[in-house]
Amino acid sequence: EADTAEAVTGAGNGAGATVTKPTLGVGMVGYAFMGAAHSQGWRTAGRVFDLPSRPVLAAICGRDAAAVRTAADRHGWAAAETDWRALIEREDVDVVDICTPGDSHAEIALAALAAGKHVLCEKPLANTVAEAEAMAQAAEAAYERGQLAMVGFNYRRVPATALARRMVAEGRLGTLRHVRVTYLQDWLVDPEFPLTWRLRRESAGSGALGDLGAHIVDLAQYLAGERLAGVSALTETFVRERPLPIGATSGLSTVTSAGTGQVTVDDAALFTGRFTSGALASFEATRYATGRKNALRIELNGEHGSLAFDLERLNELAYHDGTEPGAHAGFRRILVTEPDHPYLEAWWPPGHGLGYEHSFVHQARDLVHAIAEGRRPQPSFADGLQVQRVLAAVEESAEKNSVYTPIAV
Ligand code: SOE
Repeated sequence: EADTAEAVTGAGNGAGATVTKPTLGVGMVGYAFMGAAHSQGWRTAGRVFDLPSRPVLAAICGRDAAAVRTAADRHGWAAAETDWRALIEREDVDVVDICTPGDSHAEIALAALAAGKHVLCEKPLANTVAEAEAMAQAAEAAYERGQLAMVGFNYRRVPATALARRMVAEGRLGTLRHVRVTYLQDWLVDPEFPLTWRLRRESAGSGALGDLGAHIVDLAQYLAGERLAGVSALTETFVRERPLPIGATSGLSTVTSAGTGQVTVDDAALFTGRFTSGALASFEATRYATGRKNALRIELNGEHGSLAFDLERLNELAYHDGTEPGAHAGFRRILVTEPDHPYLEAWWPPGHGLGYEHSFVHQARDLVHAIAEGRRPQPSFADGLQVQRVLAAVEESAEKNSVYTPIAV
């Protein structure tokens, strides 16, 4: 690492050449589920991959001093802060990683960019299109100054989805006709599950739509290599009142107290969409699919072939080559564990699979490379804004009884 660290890279940004630093200090805001996943990503990326700069877990931030200290010790952060403004001002922080609920994404990201930091922000980028617009605009201006901003759609970084993208880009499917995606969870089936921040519009922006729908919109567009032009949607809130939680909540579990409150987001969102090329897409995002825990499935059908991926079998990609003679044709399983598959050059021997957490390692790796090379990271805040516009069109269509709603550009 030390020898590559001295390299001066030809930069793609308006700031000219970027001097690659031997280390990259990370400051993370939030320490619950996503905080733990991102910590693992930052901790592991520099140990597994040869990176131009080695990520250093400089400081983690949360409001509860004792809890954030415990999180710092558990996940390997050098320091703990209780004020995110202090975190972004730290000299040992080069990248601010935002793992908080959506209602604070815009404020923290805008302040971090203004303070000269690179930013990684969890999805969905923001709670509203207006916030996402401000963030994308600030990210563009910051890029001219040599700073990068990326949104955390981590499922692009599963080796099998990255391979699927490569195969679509190689033209193996030919003209795309269909993209079919579902993202199914079941943690709200119990009507006694408490009213956590994910069930309130003011903190989460939307429900299954922003939490799960954002992932599948991004993944569908990324794999297809094109954008949605419009959508027709249905949304539903099945349980409108839930018990209130006691104090802070973490992850997907909590303790309840007496009293109830209103659920102000969707529980499920179903929509169809049309890609700019004319290909058709269908999407389903729900927290009520009893027995489905984290079931993200996507299938693409083109004139020459099809691909199918299931997050619950994430080391596999199903491929049907429609140009083969009918007698031998059919879906076959590609075991995505070969060294020439995306991200796998540095991991285990063939057949020794990866899991959910590795997508966060790859996310950290890709951002470190983008920073060293001074090129826009993918997905950028502009990509996050475009997904936000799709989510807004879904909500607008659902309010108008599924009327076809074009996506704003
Ligand atoms: C909860 O539904 C959740 O943790 C999402 O917020 C994540 O984005 C998804 O990756 C897994 O499920």
